Amino acid sequence: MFDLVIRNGTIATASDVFAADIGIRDGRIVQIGESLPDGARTLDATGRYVLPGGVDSHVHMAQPSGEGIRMADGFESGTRSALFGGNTCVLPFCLQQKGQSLREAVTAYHALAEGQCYTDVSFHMIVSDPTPAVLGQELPALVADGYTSFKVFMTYEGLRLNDAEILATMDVARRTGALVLVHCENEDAIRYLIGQHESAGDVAPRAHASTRPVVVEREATHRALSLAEVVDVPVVIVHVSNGAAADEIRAARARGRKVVGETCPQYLMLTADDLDRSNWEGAKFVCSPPPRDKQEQDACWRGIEQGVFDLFSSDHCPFLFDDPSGKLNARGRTSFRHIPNGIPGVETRLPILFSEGVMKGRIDLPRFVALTATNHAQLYGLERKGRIAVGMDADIAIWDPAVRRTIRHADLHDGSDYTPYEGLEVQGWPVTVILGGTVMVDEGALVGPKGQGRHRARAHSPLAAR
Ligand code: DUC
Ligand code: ZN
Ligand code: ZN
Ligand code: ZN
Repeated sequence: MFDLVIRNGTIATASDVFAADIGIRDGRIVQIGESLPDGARTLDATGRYVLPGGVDSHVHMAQPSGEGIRMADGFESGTRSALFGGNTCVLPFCLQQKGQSLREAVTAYHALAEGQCYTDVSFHMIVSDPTPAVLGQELPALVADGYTSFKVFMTYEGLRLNDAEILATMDVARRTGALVLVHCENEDAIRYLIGQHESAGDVAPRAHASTRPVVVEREATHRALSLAEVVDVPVVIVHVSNGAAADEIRAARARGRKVVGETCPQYLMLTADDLDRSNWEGAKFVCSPPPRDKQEQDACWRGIEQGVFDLFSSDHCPFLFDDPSGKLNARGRTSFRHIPNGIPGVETRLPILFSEGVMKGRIDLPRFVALTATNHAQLYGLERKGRIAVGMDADIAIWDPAVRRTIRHADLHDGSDYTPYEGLEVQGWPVTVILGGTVMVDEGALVGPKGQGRHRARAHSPLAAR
């Protein structure tokens, strides 16, 4: 009757924790109850948590990153790493390069992902060149095809949009019922600060954090929220690193705005002091926004606890450290401004929040599930994912809460050559991971085939639907 049964586990959803068996057939959850009969295969989950597979709605894989710089993960290693970290679906960004049509960009990413994935994937677009054709025809057509969210940047030469362009792009979201994500940092302020630091000869990795202080993120967050209010669209503020930006989200919500905040492991676990490590090792921690300090870490925890942040994503954006294509590229050794921005983290996202959040009593298990799976699936229109319920895709991670591990890059499965969390001790790890009813990781061993993961078109976000 069942292809697979998971027996005797403790199941958690975003609202509930209960003991039951799960019956799976044809890739879906078809029954949840007590004492189900055996399936073709039956897994015993005694003493374990049975959670929805993680949905990481903010990752970068195979993204072009400028001259001579190469992202360390394509879809094969990136989704393999995601899978081992308890994820069954990731949402990578599909970057439109200047002059490129959106359709060309999408086609290129699909070609790279096809047959390579160990988890399901679904692309967000990055709009970097909002020409009349892009805004008038291309973007609406892609939204209709299930690419129902897109990101805009307020920083980075070549990527940033000015306020007029952001307004025009948000207006497409309003007209099509798509969801806009914004990277909030004030590029002109950053450039001013970079100029000051470089002329003072202050070019080591630490200056990356000093030239992207909280104020440049706070100002841009305020502006993004204001622009969204002008257009009257909901907005996702991604990778929030500090309390002042979180306060902007609180204030916008108090005005009745629909705003979703996202934060990431790096803003809970790292600080700007990590960028000070000797021998340019600080480059390993260069990401944007940068890690801050203990006080801002606490503010991010409060945001998680109070629901200012409903998304906890990795912002996995991996580069090699010791390699001319990565953090230690020739120009990167001359100034922090040439160190590629981004750090790996897709495999460690869930264990870190589980250990630091659930095990240390900061959040409960339902909140963990909401922050790492359910909210992502719901917000971004993945209607059969992120929940353990009858009719849902059988995307499931079985966690052993007793496992104690020291995070070591040697044990991870991504294409980078380091983890920013080397040496961190965690308790709890996803030991078995099931994608659409197929056991992919079985007690820590990869048993499922590459290519099992597929691209998923998405429905409109319920937050943005007209
Ligand atoms: N923004 C991201 O979302 N990821 C990596 C780098 C960046 O600036
Ligand atoms: Zn960003
Ligand atoms: Zn400085
Ligand atoms: Zn990102």
